[in-house]
Amino acid sequence: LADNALQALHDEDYDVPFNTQSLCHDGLIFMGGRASESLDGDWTFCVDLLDTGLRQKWFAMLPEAPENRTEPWDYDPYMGETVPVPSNWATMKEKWYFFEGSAWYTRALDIETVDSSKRQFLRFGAASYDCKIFLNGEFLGNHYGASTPFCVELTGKLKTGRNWIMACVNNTRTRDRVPMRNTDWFNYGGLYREVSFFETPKTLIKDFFLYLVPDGTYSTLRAEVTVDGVPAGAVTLSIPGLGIEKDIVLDADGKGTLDISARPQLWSPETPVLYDVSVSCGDDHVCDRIGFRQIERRGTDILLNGAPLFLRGISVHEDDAILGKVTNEDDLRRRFAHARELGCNYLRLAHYPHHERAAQIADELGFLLWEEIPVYWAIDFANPATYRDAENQLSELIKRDRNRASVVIWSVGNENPDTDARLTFMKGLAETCKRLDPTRLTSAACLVNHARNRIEDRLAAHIDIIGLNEYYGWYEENFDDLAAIGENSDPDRPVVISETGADGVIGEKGPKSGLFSEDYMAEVYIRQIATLRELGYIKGMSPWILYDFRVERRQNIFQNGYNHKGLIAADKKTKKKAFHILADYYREIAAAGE
Ligand code: GCB
Repeated sequence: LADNALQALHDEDYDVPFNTQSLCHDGLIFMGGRASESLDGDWTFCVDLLDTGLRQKWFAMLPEAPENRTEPWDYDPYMGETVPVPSNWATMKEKWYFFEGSAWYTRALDIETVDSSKRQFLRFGAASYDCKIFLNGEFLGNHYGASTPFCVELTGKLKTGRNWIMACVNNTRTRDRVPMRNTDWFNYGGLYREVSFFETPKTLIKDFFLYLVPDGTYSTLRAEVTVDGVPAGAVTLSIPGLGIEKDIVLDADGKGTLDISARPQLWSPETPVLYDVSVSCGDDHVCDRIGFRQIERRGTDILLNGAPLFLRGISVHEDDAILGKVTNEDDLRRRFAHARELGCNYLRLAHYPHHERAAQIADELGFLLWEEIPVYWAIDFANPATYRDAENQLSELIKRDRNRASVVIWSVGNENPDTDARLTFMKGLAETCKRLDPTRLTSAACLVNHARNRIEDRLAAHIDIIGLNEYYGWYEENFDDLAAIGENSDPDRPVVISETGADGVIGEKGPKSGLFSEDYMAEVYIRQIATLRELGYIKGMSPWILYDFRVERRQNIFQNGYNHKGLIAADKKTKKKAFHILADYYREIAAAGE
């Protein structure tokens, strides 16, 4: 060991050199249709429980024929086992199912000639949770947060010919992060979304936000742009469908804002109209397809384009019996098709940012979305590092999706205990939402005071919509309490039932009656609907959940590692009775124009 200069024996020896700041905080998230080269496909792979790779600096071991090596390598990143990217290791091999720790991914990036007039970047769609990136043996930085994209700049570091990219991904749950150690979804690890390489001119459009100013006149579009580098002139914005071609003047920081008079056709689930938008700055060009609409709350109403709205929704996780957390176009489209069949106009994307295609498809098909960050249960609210992590994930999500008309709600948390530290934390997040985006409502799954049987949560005063997860008929056996809560509560703003439901196991493994039976689950839906429909301040619901999903913590003989509250089984085909009960209700209220 004494000869091995690369070996770090103590944890602090290998931890220190790695910058734990996010790489893309305030960075490049908006892609605007840029062309890119996919780096998906086979990467060499190795799990690394003891973080030997960081201690021995596997990333610094550049390819070398075994006979020329001066030391024995415990791992050779350039040969051996491969896995496809995107993937999560849990679903690749049985022996990796519960693996929690670091894993190494390596692949070559061949560059014919490095174009020094351009900038080069890698983009990772998501990596859970911590991801350290190396290029040709050099540490470039790391990103934390399992579900938002990040870019790493390679400019000045690439060579002509073969380059090596390594990613060390670690999915260890920790107390001080978001989420913390305890959740009710599976802890998938890996590079589970797409990875790509792209080039830009030296000066690039880093961020772009275009929206209908929410002043009730439906007559002004506001464009906000940020340019990185030295712009040669103004930024040009063009929206051919509205006859708009305008220059946006930039300030010394590369930021510009412009208000434009326009009367776009408004986006709604019934008329999901999108406009082609393009933005140029010197040689850089980006584009998007953007819808314009106004969402607001007035008293206990939610209004879309001035008309009262009832959110007929369903919650969804990103989970698949075969692919785990990896998602693809077919999977997303099937999800929306099932939501359509259910009569939904709305989905809650729980409990973390879903794949960015979800909101793009929702824009196109006409679904409203609730998007969320994993401020879940009792995270370490008093810890400033935890707050930074939550706020970073929230900012990245907002910057990724704020041009999506479908997204109408940012949710800042789920079922969190009503402490002072939590109030400060989540109030801060709600303020961040408004600062980064004046065009959406905020929410969180709030609390009921069980002693007084009423909706009572100090956070409610700081968000637009009170989300409520209630499980009367399941975790709370006394169903009458739900009606009592309804009567005892007098919220001054809309309430959306962000979760309700029951487990129903179908097929041979399920019981015929009682808890965990399909019939019992159906009964809970019947009673829930009968009670909730009487409460005027309830302006929507997203029962838990569209599909059964995998989770470590549920292991009784019926559950077998799954949460069975799905209206559809984990095969994403077999509908349970409760599906039809909810579909009938949604059809009825849609027909009544609610
Ligand atoms: C909840 C949580 C959700 C769980 C669900 C359940 O309240 O928000 O993440 O999966 O209950 O099934 O217990």
